[in-house]
Amino acid sequence: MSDEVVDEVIQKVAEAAPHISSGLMHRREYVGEENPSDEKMMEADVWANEFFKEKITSIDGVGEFASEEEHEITDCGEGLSVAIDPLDGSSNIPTNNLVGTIVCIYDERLPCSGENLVAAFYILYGPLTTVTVAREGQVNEYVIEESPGDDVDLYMASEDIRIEGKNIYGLGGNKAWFDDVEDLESELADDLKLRYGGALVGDFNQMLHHGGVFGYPAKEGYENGKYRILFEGNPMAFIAEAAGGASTNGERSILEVEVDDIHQRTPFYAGQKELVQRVEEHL
Ligand code: FBP
Repeated sequence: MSDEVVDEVIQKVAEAAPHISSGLMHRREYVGEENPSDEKMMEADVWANEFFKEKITSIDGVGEFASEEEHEITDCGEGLSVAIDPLDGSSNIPTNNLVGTIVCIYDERLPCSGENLVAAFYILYGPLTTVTVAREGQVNEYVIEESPGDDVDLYMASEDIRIEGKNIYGLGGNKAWFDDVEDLESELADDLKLRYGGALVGDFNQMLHHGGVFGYPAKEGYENGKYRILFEGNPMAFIAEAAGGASTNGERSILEVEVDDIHQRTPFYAGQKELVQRVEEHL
């Protein structure tokens, strides 16, 4: 039963991706409201959230829906719990840079730790629109193509992706880092090329394919990190670990962190195992 529900959530979100991608251009203004994390919301954030919510809550076997853009969990009966970041990196839209959609599926009522995840995936709206899916210990990437008559096809682009190389690094939020992160950054900069585009999905996808480490450290003003663990930290940690890499909040795997508030934040690092170990040694 739950496998079919996971299939349907992935299919429904992937089918919506071309519509979301083509709808961004008319929705680049801020709406004057803030989300539960006190971030300004863009028209696109509100629109995408409503669009995905309607699709996901109508699936039989989805029992809960939670969104980075909503204060409360929506109860929709018995079944799996779906958490979504409808438009990750939306602040990149006005500058036409990468954005994404992050979705993860828990086999437990929310909030709960990442150990209850059964699947996680993200859509990347880039030169291509792709969906990267982690489930049953494997990570595959598919290109989403809209064919005449609005049917959507998924083509396997990369099968069983593994994080092996040590080639690139990216660390977000640099203006107010703590000293130990400064040291870590300068050490990484000695060996690895810098890649940072300002959207978690885009930066993580580079790390996944090139090999390396990506993170958003705790910093002044974000003493508990910037990323929301339920919507951003857990799904990306789940994908990194399914691809043979590792994740950490500085002390332990992000997936082991207890979550008792749906908008709880976490320092976040994920990537090649030894590089993540090096992060923990530094922090
Ligand atoms: P949302 O857009 O989903 O709120 O995500 C936060 C985010 O945009 C990440 O995608 C990105 O990694 C980070 O914030 C960028 O932060 P900063 O502007 O400090 O570099």
